[in-house]
Amino acid sequence: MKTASVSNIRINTIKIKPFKDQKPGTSGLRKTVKQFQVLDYLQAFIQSIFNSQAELEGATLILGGDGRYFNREAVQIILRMATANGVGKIILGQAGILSTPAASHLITKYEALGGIILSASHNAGGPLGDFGVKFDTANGGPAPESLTDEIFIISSNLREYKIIDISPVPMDKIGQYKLGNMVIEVIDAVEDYSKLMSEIFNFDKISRLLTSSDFSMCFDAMHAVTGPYATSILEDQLGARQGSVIRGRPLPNFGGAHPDPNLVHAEQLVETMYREEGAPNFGAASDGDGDRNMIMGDYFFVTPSDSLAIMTANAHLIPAYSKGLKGVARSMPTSEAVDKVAEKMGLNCFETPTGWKFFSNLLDADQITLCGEESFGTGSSHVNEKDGLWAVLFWLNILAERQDSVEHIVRQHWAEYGRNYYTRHDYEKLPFKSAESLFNNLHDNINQLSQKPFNQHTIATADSFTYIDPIDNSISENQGVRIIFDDSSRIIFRLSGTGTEGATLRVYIEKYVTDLAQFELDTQDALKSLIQTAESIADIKGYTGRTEPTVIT
Ligand code: VG1
Ligand code: CO
Repeated sequence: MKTASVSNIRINTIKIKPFKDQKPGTSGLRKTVKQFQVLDYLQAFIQSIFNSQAELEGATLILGGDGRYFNREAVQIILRMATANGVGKIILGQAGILSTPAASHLITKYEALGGIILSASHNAGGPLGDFGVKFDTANGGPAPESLTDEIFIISSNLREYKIIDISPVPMDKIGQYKLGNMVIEVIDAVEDYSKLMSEIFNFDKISRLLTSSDFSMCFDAMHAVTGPYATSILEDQLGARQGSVIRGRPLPNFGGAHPDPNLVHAEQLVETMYREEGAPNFGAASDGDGDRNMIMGDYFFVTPSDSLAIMTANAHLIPAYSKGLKGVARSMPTSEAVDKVAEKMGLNCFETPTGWKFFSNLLDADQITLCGEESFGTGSSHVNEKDGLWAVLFWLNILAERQDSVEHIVRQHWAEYGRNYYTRHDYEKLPFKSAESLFNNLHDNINQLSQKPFNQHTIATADSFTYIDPIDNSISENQGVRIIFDDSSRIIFRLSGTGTEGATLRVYIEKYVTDLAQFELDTQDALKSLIQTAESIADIKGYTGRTEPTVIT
């Protein structure tokens, strides 16, 4: 160990053996808490981020996380390393808390070099759960693949990191502190974000809706980061009844559940919204780090793909988007519902690989205003990340303007544009070998698949999705196997890049119908023969032994 000092604080240089497994996935480096607690593991990744930034010296960084187990310890380590590495200033969410969209907003607002967000998003937390580190760049967007690749290479060769040995560092009280030459500014985590929301939406109208006697809502914060944001904005500022926000207190283990806003994990919300009588008019939930959203009506679920399409069709009702949209984008596996709206509105519609980082260039180049993913993520040019609470406010603003129910708005939308039945089947915790063989087989057979009939479906095209970024021409290959049928139905296979245990196979299935008589089917029934086709094309049972998915959304 070498030491040096700055303002009488000793900087230690700690020698380590390089870690070879710090490859960021779809959204940052995600590992078990236990892995992150391995001696020097977190430190090595943080040092690798620092080493990738040529302008680090004297720069400002934003720091915060979703409050999960190990968040506080990680903040302490990062503050001590940032000082040792010559960072000029850290703007830190109080108690180390910041939602992903709030952090993204702070990066651009305070012209920071970037931000470190501590979260494993929708993955379970607690000592036996997961932890994660994401790095956002100066545009407030997730590090692009070129940078995450570079960070990975640095980490694979990293032999030392720098840290000071003072601790604990202040993080709970709002104010400015000096640590060596670095300033730590602890700020209210909600304030800037809620101001941004009030500039985008019509808060007066939403407030009138939320305080009217015949309207009620339920927001499930899932004991994750949006609790304080939702309580402050929805209840305190907009006047939603007290108790409208449930599970609002962030807990390090999210109350033992997955902070994943879907019909399986947001159980309490789903029960509330499917009550036979007296269900709220509007229901919503967000995930661990506050960038996802689920939207529900009284006895009604809005698929994320439909939600993006409906938001696009109704964007003119929202003050910030009333002057029109530049274009829209969706990830490849997201249903084509938004394409239909874009077509009618004369907007460009881009198809990107899974992961928010692929929207960044389009947002920066002003090519799109709205974008979204089937995985409960929607966002806009207001920040370079997906944004859960923003989507909730978007829907509330639509409801306030249209004075209509969620269900009726969706049904009217289908009547006008047709309905894209959509489901995703996840097969979790598969042995890597089985998943790999299944994909090898799919790739080998792609060319022979075309023109073959499967259960009355004829395949029009089958390929492995390659994305060429229209802005910087960078190429991303192997972004999922795509099978498109002659009636435009689609089946997509890809492997998750956010799991920490085994491999997760995701199968996305979509069918477009325009015949009104077919709008009332149960989604799984409507897609039954395509689901069987998917299982047989990939021989899921043969390769994995599984006869059923683990999670259906
Ligand atoms: C999943 C979703 C993807 C999303 C990503 C990060 O990735 O499918 O759409 O962008 O999670 O979301 P994967 O590789 O597991 O399919 V978050 O809210 O977990 O940061
Ligand atoms: Co998330």
